[in-house]
Amino acid sequence: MGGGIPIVYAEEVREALHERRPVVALESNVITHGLAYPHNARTAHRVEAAVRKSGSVPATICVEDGALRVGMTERDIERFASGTGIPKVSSRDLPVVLARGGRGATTVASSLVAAELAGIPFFSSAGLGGVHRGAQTTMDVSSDLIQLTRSRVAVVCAGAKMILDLKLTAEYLETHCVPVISCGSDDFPAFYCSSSGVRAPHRIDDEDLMARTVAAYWATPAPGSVVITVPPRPEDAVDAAEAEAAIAKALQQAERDGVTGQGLTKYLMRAVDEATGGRTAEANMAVLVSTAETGGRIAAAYARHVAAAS
Ligand code: PSU
Ligand code: MN
Repeated sequence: MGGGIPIVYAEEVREALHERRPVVALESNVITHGLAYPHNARTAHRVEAAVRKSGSVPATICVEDGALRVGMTERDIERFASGTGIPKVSSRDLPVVLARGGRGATTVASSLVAAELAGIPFFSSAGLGGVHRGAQTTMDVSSDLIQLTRSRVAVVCAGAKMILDLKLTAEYLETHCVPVISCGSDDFPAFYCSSSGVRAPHRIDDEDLMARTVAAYWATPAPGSVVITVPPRPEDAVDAAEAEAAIAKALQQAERDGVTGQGLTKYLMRAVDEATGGRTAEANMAVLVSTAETGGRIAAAYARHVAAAS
């Protein structure tokens, strides 16, 4: 499978796909650029364990030796977590990194491309890229959003990251006809904060109904993803006012340091972690794990639905 792109499957992923058992794809950019070592490795293992606990098989994705790796071993995750200079690979970087043969850490966008090629219908990460604040002038809109209009892979996340303009991100997804359904809250969450303040157009708490909704969307000719948002657990959430104050400072710092483009997201995440004394890094790790567990449960419900319908 994969239309000419070499795909190296982890054994447990290959078996699960063969037996039509649920698999949840996971990104590796959040390991190499999202969190600092060794928290990134520990979190990646906890995320994978959370997917397993919910009855699905985790498939962390990366690029190496000219192939898409679908399912990383503990050693692979350790190598990527402790490695330096591993480039962040979004969809448009994929062909270059594949052709060159080096290593690459996949973002939400490129993980969706890989998941679809690998036949994996579900993906989970905590924070999507989105419309950056000031995008009216910078035009900085994450390629994650465009990829959501192309890849038929359901995405279970905790919304888009707080550092973004969440109202414009919600507007953008509506404009591009991407179904966005919230689970467990009337509002879209904001990554490690419980609410973005943006009301969700649809709320579905029942996992089987959510699975049927995903199947219904993909029964239409429409391309693209279904975005399912789930808030952080209350005990893990960061107070929105505290996060907002740290983000405002980080944005000013980025402005002063002239940070824009690909490096902005990581710069802002690090600055906010510092401003909150690591509080947001803790919450980032926790929401990655809780989101993955919900992702695993919905993927399992979807696999049951597909099995019953076939
Ligand atoms: N979620 C996190 N931390 C991250 C990211 C997501 O908790 O670092 C990454 C994802 O890989 C996402 C990327 O695809 O940020 C978006 O980057 P940009 O805004 O440059 O497209
Ligand atoms: Mn960008």
